[in-house]
Amino acid sequence: MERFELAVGAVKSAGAALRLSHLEDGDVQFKTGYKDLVTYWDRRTEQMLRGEILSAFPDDMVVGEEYPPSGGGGVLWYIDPIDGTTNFVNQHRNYAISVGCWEGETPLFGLVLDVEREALYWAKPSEGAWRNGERLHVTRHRDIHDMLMTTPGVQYTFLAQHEWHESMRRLARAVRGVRCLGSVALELCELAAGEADLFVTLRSSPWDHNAARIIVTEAGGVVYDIAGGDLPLDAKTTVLALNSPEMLPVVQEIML
Ligand code: 2AM
Ligand code: CA
Repeated sequence: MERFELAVGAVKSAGAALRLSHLEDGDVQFKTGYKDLVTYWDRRTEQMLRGEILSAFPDDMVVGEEYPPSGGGGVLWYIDPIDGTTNFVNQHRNYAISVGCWEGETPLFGLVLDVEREALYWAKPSEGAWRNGERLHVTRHRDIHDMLMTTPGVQYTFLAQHEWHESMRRLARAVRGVRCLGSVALELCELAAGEADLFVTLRSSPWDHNAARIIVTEAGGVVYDIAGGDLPLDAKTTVLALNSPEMLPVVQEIML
């Protein structure tokens, strides 16, 4: 079986288990505090995905959120068993399983499952971006006043003090509206689907965005770090995703 087919099967069966899941007492733990959660289901899902990937491709390397990297040094997988854990715990919706596969700097495919909607987003280079059977395209908006911005967290993006604080406030005033879903992967997929035009987060990990960035790119969008530089593959980073490279100077003029 090819890696893509294996990933689709593993993600769908993990999604089916999460849809049926119920949180029991003791299933939710704090990592760094009450806003940073991990559950029994994050760990169990990541173990299941790692097991399936590495038993079929033992020389591949898996980098995920909940466990140290494992495997060999070959094709690199970035997996987030639950992106949007707070949504999983508090809403039981608006969370995703995210699996991105890379050979060096070359993307092989990205998969993001919106678990409760059973919407499978996927992309492969030059095969386009898809949601189930529907081809995805970013919007054609070029006027900042027409644009909808998404960011995963109000508290961190707008309330915390950081070097981009005033830039975020100016950007929020310039766009038509700001939406916060609480999942980096799903917000990037919304942009790919033409349901938002501009995405910003001030903190994202490789497993949060490395699957969905392939989907955005294949849908015609672009991804940068917040300063408009190359988005790194293997480091925590800020992320700025846009419906077009033409919008970068417009956004930068507002932010800088
Ligand atoms: P997670 O659910 O996998 O933790 C919402 O805050 C979004 O930002 C989610 O996609 C969340 O991923 C991600 N995120 C990345 N870094 C985070 C951090 N340090 N604290 C909370 N959320 C973080
Ligand atoms: Ca996670």
